[in-house]
Amino acid sequence: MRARTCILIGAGIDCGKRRRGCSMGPDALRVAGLAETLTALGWSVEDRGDLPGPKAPPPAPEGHVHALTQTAEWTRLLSDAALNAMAEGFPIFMGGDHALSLGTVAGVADYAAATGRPLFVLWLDAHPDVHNPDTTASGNLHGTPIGYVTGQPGFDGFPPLMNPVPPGNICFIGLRSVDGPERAAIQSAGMRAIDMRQIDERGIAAPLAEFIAEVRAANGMLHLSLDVDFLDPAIAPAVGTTVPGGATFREAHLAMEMLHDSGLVTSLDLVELNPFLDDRGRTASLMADLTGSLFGRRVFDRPTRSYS
Ligand code: Z70
Ligand code: MN
Ligand code: MN
Ligand code: MN
Repeated sequence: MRARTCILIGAGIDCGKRRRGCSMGPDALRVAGLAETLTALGWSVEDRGDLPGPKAPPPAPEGHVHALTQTAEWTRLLSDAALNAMAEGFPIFMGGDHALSLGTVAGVADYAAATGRPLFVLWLDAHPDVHNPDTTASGNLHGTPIGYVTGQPGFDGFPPLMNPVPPGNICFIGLRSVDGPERAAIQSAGMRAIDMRQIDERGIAAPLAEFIAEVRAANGMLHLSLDVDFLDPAIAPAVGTTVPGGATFREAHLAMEMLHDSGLVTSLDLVELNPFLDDRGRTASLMADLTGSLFGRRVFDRPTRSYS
C-alpha cells in the first residue's frame, strides 16, 4: 500500500438511522486493539481522536428524512478530514454508522481528482445504500451514501459534491437486501453488483479479482467501505440491521488478504459497529482482525496467485 502511516479518525456519527449506539464504535475499535494490530504489522499509527460532530440526538423530526441537518454537518466535517488525511497517510475512518461515507468518499474523491487518478469504491455490505432523500422509504440517511457520491439529485442542504464517483467505478459485494428503487438505480447506472448468490456460485475470490484487475488497469485509487452487516450476523452480531446469509469469516479474511496483496487500497471506512449490541466484544475484535488482514497479516508469505 501507498503509505506506511495509518491515520485513525474516529467519527461517532449516529444520526444515519434511528437506533442509537454507533457513537460508541470508535472506542470499541480502540479497545479491540486496532492501533496495536497495525503497529505489530510494521505500520506507524496516528490516532487523531474523534471528530467533533453533532452528538446530541436529533430534535423534532424534520419531515420525512431523519436528522438531515446533523448528517449534512457531519458530511462537511468528514469530507474535509478525508481530503486532509489522504495527503498524510492511509486514513481509517472509525464509525459511526454508514452515513459517515457521504463525507469520507466525497473527500477522498476530491483528493483523487487533485492527483489525477480515478477513484474506485468497493462497498462490502448487505445493502447498496444507493438511495437519495427522495427514494428512501425509511428516511434513514445511512442508506444514501452511494446515491450522494455518485451525484444523484435530492441532497438539498448537503455540501455540493465537487467530484462525483462514476457509477461504473463502484463495486458492491455481499448484497442481499436491496430496495426496488436501489435495484433500478444500480441497473440503469451500470454499477457492479455481486450478490450473495454470485458468491455462492463463484466464491468471493473470482469476482473480487476481476474488480481489482479493473482498478489496476485504470491506475485507480481504491476506497474500501466495510459495513459490519457484510458479515454473517452469526459471527458479527453488533449491528442494528442484521441480515441472514452474510459473508463467512473465511470469505471476509480472504477478501482482505487479496485487497492487501493488490496494493491498491488507499482509504478505509469501518462502519455500523454498534457496541451496545455486541457479544463480549467479538464483533469489534473481528473488525480489527479483518483490518489486520487488509494491512498485511498473513499465515505464510506466498507468491501472488490469480483467481480466474
Ligand atoms: C434500507 C434503507 C441500511 C445499512 C441498513 C436499509 C439501509 N435500504 N444500510 N443498514 N448499512 O433503510 O434504506
Ligand atoms: Mn446524531
Ligand atoms: Mn451500509
Ligand atoms: Mn448494511
